Amino acid sequence: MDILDKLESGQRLDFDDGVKLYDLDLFTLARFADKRRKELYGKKTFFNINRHINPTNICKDICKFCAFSANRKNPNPYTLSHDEVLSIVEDASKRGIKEVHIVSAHNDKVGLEWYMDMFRKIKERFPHIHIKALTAAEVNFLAKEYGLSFEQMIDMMIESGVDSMPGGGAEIFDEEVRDYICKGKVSSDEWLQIHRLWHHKGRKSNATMLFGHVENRAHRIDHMLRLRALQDETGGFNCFIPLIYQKENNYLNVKNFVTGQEYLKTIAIARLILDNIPHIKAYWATSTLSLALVAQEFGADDLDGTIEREAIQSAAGAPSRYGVALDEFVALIKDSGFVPVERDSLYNELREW
Ligand code: V47
Repeated sequence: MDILDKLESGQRLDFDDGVKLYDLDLFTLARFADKRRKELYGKKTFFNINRHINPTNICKDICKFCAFSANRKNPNPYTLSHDEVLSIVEDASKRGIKEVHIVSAHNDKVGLEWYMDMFRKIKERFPHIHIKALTAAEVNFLAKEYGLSFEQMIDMMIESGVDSMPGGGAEIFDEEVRDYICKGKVSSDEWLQIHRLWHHKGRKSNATMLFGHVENRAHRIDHMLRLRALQDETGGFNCFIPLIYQKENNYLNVKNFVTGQEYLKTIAIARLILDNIPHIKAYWATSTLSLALVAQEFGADDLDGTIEREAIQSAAGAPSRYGVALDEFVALIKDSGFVPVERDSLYNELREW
């Protein structure tokens, strides 16, 4: 069947269809992706008021794309104390944050309890704040470092107050590309298994895809299809987040950014292929705010949040170090013709701004 007929009839798309979608022109893709988005959410665009915290950049792993971890190109190792983390949360809570997003490097010096105690203390002092913390890459690192099974790690996270898992560490699932860009880190199967176990506990998580480096379009489709298969099984993913690779201060040596057109195609294709993941997030920290606003017309229904501080992508050149002011964010969404809807971390609607 012709790909356009398949899109018209709403049939599930397979790998070959996914690759063919990239050959369609941008506006044909937009027409189908926007239709899907509108059926689900109309003109609503979701965001949350959140604070990103990256408590340590000391890392045992070496990913070629990473500019955040302390290394030869970024020789500024740091580890925040729990008091520093708590005072960040306290300060941010005065501005009404509903979520802390906590992602660190793989620090083998501080001990497992440093991580878990941090979550316990935040939950104890700020029980109303949702803790989204520990990527599957961090879970894998901590499990192996301390001789625990993934399930033991997950039980410990839940006991310590972690509410949901961020989508980081997925990168690109294709094993050959993965070996080249982040050898030794969590494998694709391990990443998926950790999320599977997390979902089996009744918890939600996100899924990212780092693209625009050495992968090709087929690798991206393969990545999305592995996520779709797990989602068929568990239903535990809230959203999919394509992250545009940022090229400064790292060891990957990729000279050019993915184009705006390729980003918008990828957002639209994600909306069409991932028929079972409810939300597609245009993560403005890597796309810029302007392109994230345009992505709303191409199937994206979520713009992450105000972020406040961000160290991972900004270390590699992204303009996200200081987040975005809430009033500016809301005005930009409105001016682009969409309805800003503040959500909690589990996508319950809190307020239409
Ligand atoms: O997996 C590292 C990425 C991720 C670069 O769940 C880079 O809502 C671009 O987990 N260029 C971690 N990206 C961030 C993460 C995340 C981010 C936003 C939203 C959510 C969510 C989760 O940061 C890593 C990696 O793919 N990253 N270096 C870089 N040079």
